[in-house]
Amino acid sequence: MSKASVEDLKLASHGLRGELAENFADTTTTHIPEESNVLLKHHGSYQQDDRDLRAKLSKEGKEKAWSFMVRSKMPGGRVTAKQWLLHDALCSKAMGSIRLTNRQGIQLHGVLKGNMKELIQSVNRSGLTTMGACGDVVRNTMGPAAPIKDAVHADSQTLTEEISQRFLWRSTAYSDIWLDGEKLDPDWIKDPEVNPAVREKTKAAEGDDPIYGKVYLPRKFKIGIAIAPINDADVYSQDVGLVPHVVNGAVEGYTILVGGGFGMSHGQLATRPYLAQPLLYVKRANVVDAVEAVVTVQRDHGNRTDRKNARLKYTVQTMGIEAFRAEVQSRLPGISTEPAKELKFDTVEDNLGWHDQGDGKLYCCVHVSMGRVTDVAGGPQYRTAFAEIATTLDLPFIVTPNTNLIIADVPADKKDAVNAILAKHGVVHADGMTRARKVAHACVALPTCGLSLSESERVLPGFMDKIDATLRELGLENEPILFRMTGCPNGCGRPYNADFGFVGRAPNKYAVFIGGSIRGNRLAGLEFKSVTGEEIPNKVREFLVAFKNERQPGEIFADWFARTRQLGEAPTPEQFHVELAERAAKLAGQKVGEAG
Ligand code: SRM
Ligand code: SF4
Repeated sequence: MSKASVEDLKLASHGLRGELAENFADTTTTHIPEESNVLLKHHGSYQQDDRDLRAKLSKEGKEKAWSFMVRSKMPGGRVTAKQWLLHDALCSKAMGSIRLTNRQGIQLHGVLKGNMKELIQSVNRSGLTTMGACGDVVRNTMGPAAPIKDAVHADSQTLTEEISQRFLWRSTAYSDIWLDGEKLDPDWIKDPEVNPAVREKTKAAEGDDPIYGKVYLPRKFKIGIAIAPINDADVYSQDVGLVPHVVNGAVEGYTILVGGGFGMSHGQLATRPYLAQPLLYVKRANVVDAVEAVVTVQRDHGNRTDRKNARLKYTVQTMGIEAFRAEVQSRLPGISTEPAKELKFDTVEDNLGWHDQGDGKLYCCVHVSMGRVTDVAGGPQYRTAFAEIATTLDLPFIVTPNTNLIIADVPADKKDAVNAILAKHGVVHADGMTRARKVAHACVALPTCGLSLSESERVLPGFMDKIDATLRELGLENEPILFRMTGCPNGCGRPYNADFGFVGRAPNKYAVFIGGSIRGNRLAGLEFKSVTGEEIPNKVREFLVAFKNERQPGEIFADWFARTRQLGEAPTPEQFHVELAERAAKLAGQKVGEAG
């Protein structure tokens, strides 16, 4: 589908309605037209087909094995026991597993067309929604996972919810199509207090939706909050990263970072990952309005002719951070902004295992390999264990940004019961794992992802077995080293700020990026253009051996790399801008130089 046509589809969709109601009412087909799939994303679902079966079915002249992935949103990853059990029941009617996502959401794969309406209805009846989980709008807002009961964590969680509410799209298409027009809860779209002067400056010129107007955003938009020094929400990878500034134990305001994002295409320098950079600092009362100002600058200045260059990161690069900041400030009348505060992060890791919440209760962060909640043949019975905990103990869960699951609010006298259920179902404590294994993550990729070029989720655990053996042999099993993998360069597994990022380019072929950081604040460089899966553990070994031999006392891998190595190939800003201009000129059908 051409890039411009997504814009046309949104414009002509009557508030993202299109023909979705008719498509899903039609019981004679197993799938929907591609134009409808574009709109469906805004409702929180993607049409997919089983890639394992694709070639066979095509050979037999049969249609693809169509189904839908449905993504539920939960700000800060918070899910009640009841909501968990609902997803558990729903996945039985789909692919039989729950996929925790690295934006703290839940995905169900393999949902058949005929089951979609009932499924989406029940997610909404449970108090969650799929609305805006995908599409050219603000997605699930990430926040600190640990349920620490202090004022700062409470405020960050409240902020994820305020942001989530502010940026829900407003058309009634969602409730008309999926909920028979019913609004399940009168507060379903609570309009958080908006500063009228700011809204006057930020509201869309056209359409009923005050923020999104008729054509929504040029591209997806992601927001995450982290409380320093724990960067679990990976704030530098977000379109907007937010970090609270704490004075006397209370949040005074938030530093706003802008323009992070990881999607790229192999070999195209006009597409590249960027880390978010400091924009400004605002007092707490003005944070959501300030984020609205950023979102609307992107709405009005983002690239709407080339979806590959349409994310906020490119808008910031193209405008320049100073001009971008001035534009944001011009949309905040009467609100004073200050320079961003200095930030210092230690790690993106989850704090696995048992911890005090600070209110007399405990939480347990359970490692879930690759976020796939299933009953693994001969391995951990994650699905059964979590369902039993939810059923018998009625405890809430939190999906972490590293796709682990926190069992929260555990009274001290229930700790043994939780441990017993986990042990009964073989869900092991992470204590025996290498520190690298605890945080390693792979994106979904095959067989469901339509964009994957290679395996990811299904192969990283095997690669990590070999890497673990090396780590143990070298005595590095407790070192914080971040391994991430994706099945294509879109970067869903956030590989580009990892110590090691393996990025699929063809079946069993990966580009290897090295030199990011466990703190999430540095981009890796392209070290090897293409290696086979079998070569990966050996390539990694070379670096681990050098690290062991050359490190200074206490030095972590990321700091050793920065001290002793040059980053591999990374496009310079000049290369980026030249290729960007070339792309734009090509799209406009002009020769470079004529573009002006
Ligand atoms: Fe992603 C597209 C899965 C986090 C960048 N992502 C996709 C799709 C929907 C494929 C598609 O468009 O057909 C994948 C569905 C696969 C499947 O079968 O489930 C998919 N992305 C995921 C998840 C499930 C990976 C995971 O391991 O958890 C994550 C869902 C998060 C959520 O709950 O919303 C997920 N995706 C990310 C992240 C990380 C993040 O957001 O923190 C990124 C990199 C950050 C960023 O956005 O820049 C990411 N996904 C992409 C891109 C590239 C965007 C770009 O700017 O170029 C695509 C493709 C696209 O948008 O064209 C994509
Ligand atoms: Fe699919 Fe690529 Fe995202 Fe992996 S990185 S889930 S292969 S789009």
